[in-house]
Amino acid sequence: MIKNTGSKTAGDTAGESGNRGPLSPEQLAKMNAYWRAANYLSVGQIYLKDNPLLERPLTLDDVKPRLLGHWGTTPGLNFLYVHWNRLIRERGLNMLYVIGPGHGGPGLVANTYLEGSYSEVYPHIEQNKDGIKRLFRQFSWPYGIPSHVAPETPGSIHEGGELGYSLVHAYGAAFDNPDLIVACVVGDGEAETGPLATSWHSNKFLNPATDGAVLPILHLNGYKIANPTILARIPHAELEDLMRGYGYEPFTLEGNDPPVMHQQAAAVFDTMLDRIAQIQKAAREGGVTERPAWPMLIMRTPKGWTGPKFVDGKPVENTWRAHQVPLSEIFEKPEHLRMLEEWMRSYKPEELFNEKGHFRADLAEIAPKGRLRMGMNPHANGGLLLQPLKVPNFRDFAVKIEGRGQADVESTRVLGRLLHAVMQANKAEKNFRVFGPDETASNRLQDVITGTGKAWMAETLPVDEELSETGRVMEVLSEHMCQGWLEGYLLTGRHGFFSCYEAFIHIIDSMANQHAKWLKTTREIPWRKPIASLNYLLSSLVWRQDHNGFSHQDPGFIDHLLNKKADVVRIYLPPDANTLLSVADHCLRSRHYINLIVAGKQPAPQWLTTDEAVAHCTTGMGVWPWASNDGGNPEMVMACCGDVPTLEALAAVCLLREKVPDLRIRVVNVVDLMTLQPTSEHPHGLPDEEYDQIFPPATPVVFAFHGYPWLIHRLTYRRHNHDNIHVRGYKEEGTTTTPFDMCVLNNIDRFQLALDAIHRVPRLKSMTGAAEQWYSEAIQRHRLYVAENGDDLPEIKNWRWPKELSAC
Ligand SMILES: Cc1ncc(C[n+]2csc(CCOP(=O)(O)OP(=O)(O)O)c2C)c(N)n1
Ligand SMILES: [Mg+2]
Repeated sequence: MIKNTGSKTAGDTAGESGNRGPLSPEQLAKMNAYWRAANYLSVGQIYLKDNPLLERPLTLDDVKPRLLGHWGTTPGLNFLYVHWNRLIRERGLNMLYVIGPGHGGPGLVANTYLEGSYSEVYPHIEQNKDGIKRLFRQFSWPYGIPSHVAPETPGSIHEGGELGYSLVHAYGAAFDNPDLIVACVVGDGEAETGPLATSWHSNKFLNPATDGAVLPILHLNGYKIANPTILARIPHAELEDLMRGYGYEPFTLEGNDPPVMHQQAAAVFDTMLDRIAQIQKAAREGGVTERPAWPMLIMRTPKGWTGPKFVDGKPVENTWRAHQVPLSEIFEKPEHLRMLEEWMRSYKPEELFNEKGHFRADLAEIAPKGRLRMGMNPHANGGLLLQPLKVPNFRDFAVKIEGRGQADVESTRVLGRLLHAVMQANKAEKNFRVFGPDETASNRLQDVITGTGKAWMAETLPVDEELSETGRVMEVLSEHMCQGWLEGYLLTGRHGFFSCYEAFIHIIDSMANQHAKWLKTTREIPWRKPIASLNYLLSSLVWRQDHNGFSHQDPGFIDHLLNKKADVVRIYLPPDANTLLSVADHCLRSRHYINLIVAGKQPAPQWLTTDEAVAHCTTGMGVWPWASNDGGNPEMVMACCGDVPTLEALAAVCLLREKVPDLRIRVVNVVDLMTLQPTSEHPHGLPDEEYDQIFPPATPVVFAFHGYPWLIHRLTYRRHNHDNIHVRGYKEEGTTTTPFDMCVLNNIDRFQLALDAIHRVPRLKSMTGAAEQWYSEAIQRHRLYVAENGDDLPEIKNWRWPKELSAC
């Protein structure tokens, strides 16, 4: 058990105890002073709006009315930053920071300010007294800056607000960046999350020859918000064994006496950086191919180190009470104001800043310069480094349509060929990877693996196929890792593609939220350059889970993404392979979006030629004249969105043509879901006049939709014809059954759609009784056949769009 012994005061400089270690007394004194400066600026951000250098006694007028921020993690982060600075300078490292406990934002703001990068990016935060005052005031202030290591923070690729993703982001950044070292702080609370717990395994995918290094630091400050952490309360040996079990070589740094800790930190970091250099040398020059045991650090320091030790008689430093604002009743208790002043003065600001508020030159000099400063590392502003992806002409992979709907093709397999070509075209640049939770082949994208291989640094057996140390297809059974790696990869200026089963993408709902927030925020920060879009392919769709059933049926990710800002999200449901190619081509080239593509992997009819597909995808929705007989004046519109709904809608049209040959039907297909919204809601929204041309006012619409039906209402509720839209979609009726029975269970089948049409066209009123009868008979026949034979009726299964109408 770690005892709450308290630490030495922050003002300590190199004493006798600090004389042993790699740092000279002068170096140690400067580093400790630098750390004090960062701590001082961190506390100032949390508390002060005036009197930034404590030139006069602190009064309540100097204190912010709302005390917001987190102190507990911050001194540890500041300590690490000073040591990383030394390593960067001494070794000329290209280092990126990733801070898991992102609530330590004040520390990263303070450090990027001290090294000068903050003022370069935000010139109004000058390197003087006024600048410090503004720096303090803006923190957690309305229209100022957020409290976390947010997109606004120079050098950040990781906000750290939602805990769990630091390590996986760090690895994503390190892939294909052989010169980069990503220093990653993992909170000991954060380490309890599922995503973080699995992220340690990323070391089985990192190639020391071709990738960079990740330096994980487990920040064992013992506490979370209100509780101890698990890893702090297991025997140290057990924790080291855990890290060894994950394949790391653990190092430990423990204590609270600043001078001793500086020496020990310098020594342990030197050892770890030497280890990294040895590992990389052995792989790069010696051709060693075994998976190395990368070093990692367990840093056991008090939470709230150097802060108030006791407040109101209760211990604060080295307890959970240090997590946020240790002195929170400044306005109620004069004692707290006095303690705050004492705490801030303990850092001796008069020794750190001159009377003009300039950081002392001999301290500033120990920070790295130029682009070596972590706040200025271009990898943290990936758009600066982004090279356009080379996308070969997708028309070369198009399916030749010899008669619409006459032959079946697996659309995603066709996409796999394009992705393979993309992979090959960008081989030299090494800036494209494909990610999937063990489903790349299952989603029929396996061609992308050929000639590339799947990344794998763990053991291989003769039975294995396509595993490779240099593989660029990333497969691990963790949606969190796929998502996190891809985000880290994109944020550092590369391109990628993530394919996943539709139902299980929900596992990363929350990560997608966070990435969408990052994209929204960075869009408004001028110095942040656009990055490549995050592209999802969802396959193994709700409608075709014949063997898996209900657990595998959920189209709700579409609804989830739709809540995001319109300028961030794009959603496509291509009905066939050629539209899928056209959509994928667009998505791979796009910037700063989350693109969602929903496309089936099962053999399915193909409808559009390449030229038609391009035109269709360009407008995003449109009339299919070859399937319509409305003569420009429809009595009803049969609309569809998604591959299976498109098939059912077209089959319904055929049924209607038999039953009511003179019914003027218009077929409309929607590939870009956002076109349904008005232009005021989404940039892809079709102007009302164009929308009205497609869906004429007062004309009934039967809409077959891939996902939950209410979503279409949500998108179209402001459109003129909204009252006339009747939507069929997935309504949570799933099981292990035949493909067509899934449609029947959810009332999106061709018979239902045809009946819906008859119900809605006024002049067919007299037919409704007979039509209902016909519908019941058809469904009954289907049910009996399926129950008896375990398969769909031959006329359903083998249905084709009529040959005579199939000419292209
Ligand atoms: C996924 C998630 N769950 C809960 C929280 C709320 N939260 C914010 S900080 C924190 C404790 C973090 O503890 P730790 O990782 O040890 O960080 P530190 O002690 O360095 O502050 C919690 C639970 C969160 N931010 N993210
Ligand atoms: Mg902690």
